[in-house]
Amino acid sequence: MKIAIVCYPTFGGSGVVATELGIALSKRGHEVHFVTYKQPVRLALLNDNIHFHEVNVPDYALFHYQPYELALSSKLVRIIKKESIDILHVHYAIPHAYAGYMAKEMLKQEGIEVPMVTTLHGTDITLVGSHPFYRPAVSFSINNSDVVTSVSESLKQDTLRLFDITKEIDVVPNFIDYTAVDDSFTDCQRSLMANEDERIVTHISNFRKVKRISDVIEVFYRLQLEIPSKLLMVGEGPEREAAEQRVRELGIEEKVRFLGNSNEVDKILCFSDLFLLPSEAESFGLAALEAMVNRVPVISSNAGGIPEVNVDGVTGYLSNVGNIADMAQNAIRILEDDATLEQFKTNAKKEAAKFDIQNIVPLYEELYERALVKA
Ligand code: GMT
Repeated sequence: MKIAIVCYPTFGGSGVVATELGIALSKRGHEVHFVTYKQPVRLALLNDNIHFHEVNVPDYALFHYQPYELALSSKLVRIIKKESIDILHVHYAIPHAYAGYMAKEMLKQEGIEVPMVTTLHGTDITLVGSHPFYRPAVSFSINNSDVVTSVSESLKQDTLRLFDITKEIDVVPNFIDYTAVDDSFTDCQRSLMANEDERIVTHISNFRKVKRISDVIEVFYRLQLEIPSKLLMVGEGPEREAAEQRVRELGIEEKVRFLGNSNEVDKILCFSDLFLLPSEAESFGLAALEAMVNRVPVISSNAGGIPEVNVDGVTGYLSNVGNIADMAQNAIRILEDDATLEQFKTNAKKEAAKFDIQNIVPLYEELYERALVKA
């Protein structure tokens, strides 16, 4: 099939999932065309089966807000015609599903039918999309997609609760490339980050409010009072400065390293002993799954779809949002002896296998087939 994928090109989970999906589809013989405003961060190589089309929005002084949806839908019309695209797959409803719908309608005028699959990722529904300013347009574009998927059962239920949805929603969970993570990776440079007797705790996110970065710091503070450890903070975002300030106030600067954005999370996770994800909301928690496939147990909140990934008492522990004391206690429970830690690491890796890309990509292919039959 010839598939056009629309996504955000950034470090966020939806962009990562869309990019990894496109790469996997291309390896299975499909021709994939990414359409977005910048080459996606995880898209290193372009080849005969992977193409990238940049959406440009020329600056014009009259516009207070530059019309990205207009540029995207026009670009889609051009690409779909020029490349004879069979399927349009948009990731993140805002504004991609809306622009995709407009492109479909324009093409219809020329007698061209292209089915659209919309994948809902989380914040497009829970944080942003359900705002009254956007809700009618988001409802409309979901209901006018040919196939709609959500990355967890929890997100499906949120979507049905927050919008007037007349469309069936298929749950297709996020995935990881299980076999690509090599447990015997010999270049795992643990000694650069911590002493022999220290545990390494990691957090990776976009440092937005929803991630509750201050809880990460507070949990770690309690943990390091009991167990010698280091905290690695990976990512960039608006909460970073406040977090650094809090680290200084607590006097633990020597134990916390802020590493910024990284394209090599596997290299950091390979020497991590524990992952912290205390988010306020999380439709899935791809970062937790990436930790698990690298044998890293997860201490998280029980928000949204996280319990569909992190199994309480098996791959880590779940606590109510904001319950720092419980999270710290659970972290200590996992890290205090080697045998317990090893058991949780083994469990985390085993559970991650359920989300292997080999099991998930065929589900998308089936949905593409279904969308083509419907159109
Ligand atoms: O986590 C974020 O803030 C980024 C956001 C995104 O849209 O890229 O992530 C959402 O989509 C990911 C991929 O499906 C999910 O794993 C994240 O849980 C979800 N984030 C939230 O729901 C807050």
